[in-house]
Amino acid sequence: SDPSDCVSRTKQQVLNSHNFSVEIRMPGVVPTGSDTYLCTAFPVPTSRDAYIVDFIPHASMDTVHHMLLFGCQTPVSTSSYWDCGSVQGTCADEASIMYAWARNAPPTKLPKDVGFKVGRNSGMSHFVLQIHYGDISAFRDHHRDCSGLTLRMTSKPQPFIAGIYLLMSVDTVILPGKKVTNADIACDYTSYPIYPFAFRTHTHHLGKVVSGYRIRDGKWSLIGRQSPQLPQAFYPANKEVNVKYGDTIAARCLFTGEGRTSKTYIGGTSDDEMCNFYIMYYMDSKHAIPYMNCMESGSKELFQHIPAEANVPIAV
Ligand code: IYT
Ligand code: CU
Ligand code: CU
Repeated sequence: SDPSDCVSRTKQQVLNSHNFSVEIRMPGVVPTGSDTYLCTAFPVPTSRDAYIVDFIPHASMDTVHHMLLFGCQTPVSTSSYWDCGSVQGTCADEASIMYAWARNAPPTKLPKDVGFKVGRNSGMSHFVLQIHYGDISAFRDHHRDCSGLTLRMTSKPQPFIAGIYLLMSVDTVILPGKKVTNADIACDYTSYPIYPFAFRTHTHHLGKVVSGYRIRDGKWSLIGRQSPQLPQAFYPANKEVNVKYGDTIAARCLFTGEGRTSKTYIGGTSDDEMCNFYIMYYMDSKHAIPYMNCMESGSKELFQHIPAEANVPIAV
């Protein structure tokens, strides 16, 4: 990327009385091996409420495999950057994902009038940027990397607040050699209406397809379905499907144990597995809830009615 990118790491630019932008970038790093995960933290401009209305990625295509932005209260480190692979991690408390960029995937755009609320009353004092450096052969010349993103922000209250609903499995065990294992997750939804507009799937190597649904009056409607082996960005969700009080939200990850010689559990290393379905939604700002999650496994009876597509691997 442009070497001038590295000049100012934290630049806040004021555009007018309401609008400003914040730069979140790596402090000129040189990853020392392929598949290195580096993190860097930034204080959120907290003096007043503010809304992120757009994300502009700056990533060197030849080295950055993916980039995630989290919001949380306590980053695990106070260094200018740190190794945040499976050992240390991103945040000491609960982190929430706000943005994902992945090579060869289109970046997510927030709909008009929608913003992520941060600052004063949001209980989120830091941004943590995580970058996965894949192939590092482009660092043979020892240049420094300042990949990251620009947040376009405004202090103008937005009519709709963006949020994340995370469905995750906590107890899946994949038996070695077994062709198919399903991880099922489902929760009743008992809050104000949400309008999903993007979704992201996450597993490690054994995941074949991850599908998310709304169940209303017994009818299953697809929110999104993707192979977790494709770039793990946020993809557009089925816009017709909103979720309201009384609905059920459900997801299934289809795994294979083929090629493994021992049991695979949920865990943090690449030999472990995860089953995640993230829904990015917007919600009327009057009663906005920015983060929700579901870790229940749902009933066998319920999942008897899951559409057949959830059992069909996506070829990559
Ligand atoms: C055990 C598991 O499934 N971990 C996931 C989901 C997760 C995300 C966040 C759990 C917690 C969080 O605060 I944010 I507690 C997991 O670690 N997923 C990874 C990233 O760390 C976000 C992923 O790429 O989706
Ligand atoms: Cu990656
Ligand atoms: Cu994972």
